[in-house]
Amino acid sequence: REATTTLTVTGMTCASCTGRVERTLTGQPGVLNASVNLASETATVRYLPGATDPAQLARAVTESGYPTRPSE
Ligand code: 9UX
Repeated sequence: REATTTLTVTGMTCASCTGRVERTLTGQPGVLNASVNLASETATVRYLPGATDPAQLARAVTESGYPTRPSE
C-alpha cells in the first residue's frame, strides 16, 4: 500500500537546497511525503509503489541538479 525509500542526495550546499529537493520529490506522481536532511545527505520518501519507484525518484532528483546514489 505504501513504501518508504531513502536516497543519498549529493550537491546540496545550503538549507534551501533541501527545500528544492523536497519539492521535486513531492511533485512526482505517487509521492506522499519527502523529508531531506542536508547534513546526512539523505532523502526519505514515502510513496505508492504502484505509481513510482526508487529508481524513478532518484532520476528526478538527479535531473534537477542534485546527483543521487542508492543509499546503503
Ligand atoms: Mo542555496 Mo542550493 O543558495 O541549490 S538553494 S545552494
